[in-house]
Amino acid sequence: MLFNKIYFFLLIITINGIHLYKEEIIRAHHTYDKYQFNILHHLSGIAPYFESNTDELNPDPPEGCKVDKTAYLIRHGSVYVDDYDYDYIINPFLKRLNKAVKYVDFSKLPKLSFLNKWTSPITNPKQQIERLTKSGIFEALELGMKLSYRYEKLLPKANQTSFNIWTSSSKRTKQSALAIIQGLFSGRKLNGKVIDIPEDKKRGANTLTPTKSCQKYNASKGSQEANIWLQHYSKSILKKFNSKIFNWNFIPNDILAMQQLCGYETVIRGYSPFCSLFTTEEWMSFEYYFDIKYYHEIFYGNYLSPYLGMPWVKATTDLLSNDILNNQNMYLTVTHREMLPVILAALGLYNESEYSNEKVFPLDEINHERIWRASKVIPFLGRVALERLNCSSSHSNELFIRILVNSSVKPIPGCTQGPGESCHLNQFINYINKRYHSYKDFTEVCQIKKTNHSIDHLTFYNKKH
Ligand SMILES: *[C@@H]1O[C@H](CO)[C@@H](O)[C@H](O)[C@H]1NC(C)=O
Ligand SMILES: *[C@@H]1O[C@H](CO)[C@@H](O)[C@H](O)[C@H]1NC(C)=O
Ligand SMILES: *[C@@H]1O[C@H](CO)[C@@H](O)[C@H](O)[C@H]1NC(C)=O
Ligand SMILES: *[C@@H]1O[C@H](CO)[C@@H](O)[C@H](O)[C@H]1NC(C)=O
Ligand SMILES: *[C@@H]1O[C@H](CO)[C@@H](O)[C@H](O)[C@H]1NC(C)=O
Ligand SMILES: CC(=O)N[C@H]1CO[C@H](CO)[C@@H](O)[C@@H]1O
Repeated sequence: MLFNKIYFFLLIITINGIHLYKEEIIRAHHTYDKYQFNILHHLSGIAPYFESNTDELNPDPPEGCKVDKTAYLIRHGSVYVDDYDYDYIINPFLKRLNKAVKYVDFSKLPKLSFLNKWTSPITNPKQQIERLTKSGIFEALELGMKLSYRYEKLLPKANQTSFNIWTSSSKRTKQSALAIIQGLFSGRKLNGKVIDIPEDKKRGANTLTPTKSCQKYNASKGSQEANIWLQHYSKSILKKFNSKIFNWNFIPNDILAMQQLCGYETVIRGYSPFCSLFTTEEWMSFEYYFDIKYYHEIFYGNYLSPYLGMPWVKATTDLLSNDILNNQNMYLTVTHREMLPVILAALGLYNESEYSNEKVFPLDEINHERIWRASKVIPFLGRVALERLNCSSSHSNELFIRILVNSSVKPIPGCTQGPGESCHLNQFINYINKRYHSYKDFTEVCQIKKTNHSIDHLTFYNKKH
């Protein structure tokens, strides 16, 4: 009997003993429950649109303020694949892979085993390269719908017929513009018009594709630096992969191709086995690759950038400060990724040199402190918006400007005295005029022969259509 009691007692101790420690304490490897890494937030220009809860300034209009005018510059929605990425990185990998699957056993490294059965999501390159995917159209529709809620008061009145939305003239930007306008007027009569701005080499500054009309712009800029980084970060991955797989040799560009395919396959099929192939630091290295590339090509690393963005910034500032120029209160404009960084440079945002003299993009390690992360600015449907706020205080109504980078407030350096860190309209105009003074010579730095005055400025918003 006594023996039984002791036994019972011991049993209870044993069972309770498990609860003496909280689970988290025992399992030290799992101490930080909240850590989450979303690969899709680090895919640079191949990221589907996302909005992170940034815990920062509130994007809603500040108390007592109403948005009474707004101008958006929007990148087109998700495409199947970019032509350069396909021709130079992905397709060479696919071609070799197609041959190799007959004699290479990728299951020697279990996480690569899917390669033996995997087929490309790009099934018809001729029809798909540079075209919107289903999710690209859906997201653009959704954006239009969201804008119609946010700016209900700025939509045209039922009897107003001339509501325009502007787009550069390629298929994917036009398709996006059409989908946005459908979302904007969902359920109502479609009374908007899509205005095509030709992606013409001869338009000078009067364009949505200044990288095409500026003869000094060189799309290869930054490739050399980015490639040095690729050679560096892919080394350890190649070692890991190549030591297990025989009759096949992964090269640095294969790593780039597979990481890009994670993005493209996701926007086409909704998922991709490539996304689980790499570690967090390998994804951050991939993200860094494009940050290097774009920094040197279309951001502060290129002296041309603020010149390329200035015509849009100037024209938009005029629209927001002068009510007579156009009878719209909402200006939506759709174009390509390059336009977003160049207008940020023209606006003077994200300029790391203002804060540090350090080299911003070392090529032998990731600069985790950097401000510029392309993933945050140029995902598909990424956008920059200027909002004009009419704020009433007890004795006056005043106008302010606020900038949103996709859905987050981006204060203007040195001009944050207004509500919600906004900038007084007059101060904003002064700020832009100063920058305009420094970066207005588009035709000169681009070495374009001036045929007439109309190629010096962006004027298409003011035209009657
Ligand atoms: C258009 O409709 C608004 C009310 O929705 C009205 O105030 C305005 O006078 C109308 N304009 C014309 C030209 O009919
Ligand atoms: C473009 O830039 C690349 C890389 O910096 C350079 O090799 C090439 O010569 C440049 N092309 C032109 C036309 O300047
Ligand atoms: C970026 O900041 C540096 C340092 O303040 C400045 O010299 C440079 O002109 C700025 N670049 C642009 C495009 O505003
Ligand atoms: C701001 O809006 C009020 C009405 O809501 C209007 O009376 C006022 O003129 C506007 N202020 C400016 C500066 O446009
Ligand atoms: C100005 O030059 C552009 C581009 O060459 C041309 O399309 C346009 O017709 C010219 N305008 C005038 C008024 O000559
Ligand atoms: C989808 C997207 O790009 N979201 C980003 C918008 O911009 C803010 C600020 O730059 C980022 O924090 C978001 O991740």
